[in-house]
Amino acid sequence: MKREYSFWSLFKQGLQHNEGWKPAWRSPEPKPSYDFVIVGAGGHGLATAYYLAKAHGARNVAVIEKGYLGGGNTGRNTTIVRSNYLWDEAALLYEHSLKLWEGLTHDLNFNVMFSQRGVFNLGHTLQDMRDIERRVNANNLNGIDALVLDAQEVKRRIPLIDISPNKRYPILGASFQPRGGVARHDAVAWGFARGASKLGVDIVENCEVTGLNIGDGRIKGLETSRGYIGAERVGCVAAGHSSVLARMAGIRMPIESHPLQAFVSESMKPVLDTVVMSNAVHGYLSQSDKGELVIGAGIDHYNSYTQRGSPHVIEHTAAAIIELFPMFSRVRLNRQWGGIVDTTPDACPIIGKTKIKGLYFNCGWGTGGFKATPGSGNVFAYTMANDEPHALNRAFALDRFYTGHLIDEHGAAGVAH
Ligand code: FAD
Ligand code: PYC
Repeated sequence: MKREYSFWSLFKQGLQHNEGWKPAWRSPEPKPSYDFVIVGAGGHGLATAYYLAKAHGARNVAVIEKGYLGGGNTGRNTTIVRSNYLWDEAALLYEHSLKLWEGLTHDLNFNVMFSQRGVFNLGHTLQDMRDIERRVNANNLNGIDALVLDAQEVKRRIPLIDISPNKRYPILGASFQPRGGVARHDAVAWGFARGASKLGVDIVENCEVTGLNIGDGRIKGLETSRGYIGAERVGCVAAGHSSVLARMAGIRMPIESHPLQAFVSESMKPVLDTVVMSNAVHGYLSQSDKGELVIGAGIDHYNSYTQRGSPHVIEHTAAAIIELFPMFSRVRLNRQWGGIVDTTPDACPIIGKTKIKGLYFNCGWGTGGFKATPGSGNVFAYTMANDEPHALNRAFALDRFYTGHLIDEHGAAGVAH
């Protein structure tokens, strides 16, 4: 792997008060037209552009972002990565992504800090444990690593957790995916941006798409806050704003946009070396490399496009975490934020073509798309380059809401919604 900076150049940089850094990606003015335009510079949009250029040789590609790169859900999520979904279609898509995560730092030559520290999904009732057994068996049949653990084994692996039986939701056991873990969210966006930019992709920030120009049943270009941009093919990867973009094309997306909140604590010495999720008490947490507890909630149940949420959800989540880890009741919280997640009726994404030629959507990842970032970009780039679905996203077309071939992953989603 070629190093970007030697030890001495880093040292010299320090002596120059860090004023000599080169930007990691170019910031060009938009061209009058492109072969491919991706709307949304979150992880999924940037990964799509990267794989379009790298795997399909596309050289006239732009990513258009209304704010700053990575400022949507990509930079706001709790970074949990796993592939332990129930149904074959979803499990194979998320496992494709997990395999890409395993080589991503090397592929991008950018440290995305992927840490395979394992993910626990706790079971609190007999029904939870039956569901866990079923999902672990299904995962194993698909070659995905997953184990069922009883409460004693959970306690042995997570010493601070409270497994006493006299609780509102006693812990009866868990599923455990050893290859699951966390990654650094910003680094994923920056790494894909740098990789794409080097391959000639124009990344245009502070440029909002305000309209889609459609004629004769095909996409022709986009109206933006920085002028008109012509385009042969357009991929919308706008998460919580996907239905807004779809409406510009006269398409009604089966998506609801909800706030999803997270917060971090003060920094502490290492106390938790894995990831713990509980759907029943509504909380999930890990400890960052800075020592903060990174904690996430269930969705706020009203619809919204504001990147915030209600205090009672945070209060509920803090109570849930303290129920699992009574010792954390003395930890102070530092910061809280929200993102806007795009939930679908079956808790699965929508990836593919639309009735408008040259217009594609990749959305509906809801509360769980960070883990899919490389895989999603990879299969969506294939779909856009070939104008036909990749085998792994064929089942996730929009028409499943007409045919009824839904893929219900509410159980594996891990976040109540
Ligand atoms: P985004 O990163 O949101 O990017 C979409 C971009 O489109 C945005 O930058 C936006 O500004 C831009 N855009 C929108 N409209 C326009 C327009 N008109 N013109 C131009 N640009 C536009 N997933 C996991 O797998 N694990 C987790 O632990 C996890 N935790 C989460 C915790 C929270 C609090 C939240 C909010 C989400 C969490 N998720 C998690 C979900 C995950 O973050 C998302 O599914 C994923 O990041 C979506 O990525 P994206 O690139 O599609 O969207
Ligand atoms: O999908 O694993 C997940 C997840 C964890 C936290 C939010 N989403």
